[in-house]
Amino acid sequence: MTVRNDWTRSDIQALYDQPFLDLVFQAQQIHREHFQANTIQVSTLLSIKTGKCPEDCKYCSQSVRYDSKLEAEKRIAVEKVITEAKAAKESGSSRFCMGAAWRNPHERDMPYVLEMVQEVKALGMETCMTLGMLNESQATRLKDAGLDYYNHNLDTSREYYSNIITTRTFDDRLDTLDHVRQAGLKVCSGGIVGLGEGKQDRIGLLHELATLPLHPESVPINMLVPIEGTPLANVDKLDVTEWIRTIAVARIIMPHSYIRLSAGREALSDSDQALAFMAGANSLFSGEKLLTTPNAGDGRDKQLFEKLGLTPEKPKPSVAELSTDAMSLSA
Ligand code: SAM
Ligand code: DTB
Ligand code: SF4
Repeated sequence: MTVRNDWTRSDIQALYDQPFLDLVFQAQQIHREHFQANTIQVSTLLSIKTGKCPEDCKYCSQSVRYDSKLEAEKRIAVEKVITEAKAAKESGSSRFCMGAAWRNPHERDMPYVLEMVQEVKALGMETCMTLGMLNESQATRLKDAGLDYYNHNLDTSREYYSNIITTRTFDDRLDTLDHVRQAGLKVCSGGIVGLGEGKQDRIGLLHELATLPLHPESVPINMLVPIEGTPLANVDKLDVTEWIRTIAVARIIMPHSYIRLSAGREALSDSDQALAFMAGANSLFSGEKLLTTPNAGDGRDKQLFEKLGLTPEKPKPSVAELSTDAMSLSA
C-alpha cells in the first residue's frame, strides 16, 4: 500500500465510523504489513526543566497561569540526566525523551541542551527532545549534536485549538514542525483526546497529521490526564473506545508511523491496553513518571509484556560498548 498524504476528512470519518471491531481488525492487518507483530518501541521521559511555563495550555500542570500545586524546578544538571538515561536503557528503553516547560528554548539554554543530546546519544540511545517552539537554526544545531527526534504536538483540531491554547497558534506549531523536518530531524507529533473536544475534532487532528508533507515518524496519542487546578480538571471523561478508535485510524492512515499509546495509560486496564495494541499502537512511555504525572511503571509493564507476549525493541549498543567489542575482536 502506498503512503497517502491526500486523505480527506470524509475518508477519515468513514474509517472512524466503522463498527469498532472492523476498525480494529483493519488496523491490525495494516499494522502487520508494515511492522513486526508483537514488538513494541519503548521510550522514557524526563522533565529537564519543570513548571513555570508562560504558555496557557489548559490541560497542563506546568503552566504558570494555573494553580496546579506542582513544584517548579530549575534546569536539572546534565550529569543527573545521564544517570537517568542509563537507568532507562538498563530497564529496556530504546529512546530517551527530554522535555522542558518552555515556550521555546532561549539561546542561553542551547549549550545545555546540546551537551545533553551528545551525551545521551553516546550511551547508544535514540534521543528525543520536546522544548517548545524551535527556529530553523536551533533545529539544525540539535540535529548536528545528534538529536534523532523532536516532539511537538498539534494537540487537537485547528477548529478546537483556540479553546485549549491561546498563547501560540496552530500555524506556529506547523512552522516548528517544518523547521524540524528541514533540519533532517525525525518528527514526533500527535495530540490529546479527552479535552472536551468532539469526534469531528479527533478526525480533524488525524487529518492534519496525515496530510503533512511527510507523516511524523512517531505519533503520540495522549488521553487527558486531568490536573487539579487547570481549566480542564473536571472535563467529562472520554470513553476509552474513542481513544482506541483514534489510535486505529492513525495506524491505518499513517501506516509507517509508530503510534504511541501515551499519557493516560496509567488509568487503563491491561485488557484495554491489549486492545490499543490490537488497534496498532506499537510504542509507549515506560517508567514511573511521564513528565510530572504518574505512569504505569516498569514492574507493571514487564508483567503486561509477559502476559501479552510483547517484546520491546532493542536499544542500540553505546559508543563505549561498540569500541569494547571492536577491541575484543582485534585482540
Ligand atoms: N513545553 C513543550 C511543548 O508544549 O511543546 C513540551 C512539553 S509538553 C508537556 C508535551 C505534550 O504533552 C503536550 O503537547 C501535550 O500533548 C502533552 N500533555 C501535556 N500535559 C498533558 C496532560 N495533562 N494530559 C495529557 N497530555 C498532556
Ligand atoms: C507526548 O505526546 N506526551 C508526553 C511527551 N509527548 C512529552 C508528555 C505527556 C505529559 C503528561 C502530563 C505530565 O506528566 O505532565
Ligand atoms: Fe508549557 Fe508545554 Fe505545558 Fe503548554 S504543554 S503549558 S507549552 S509545558
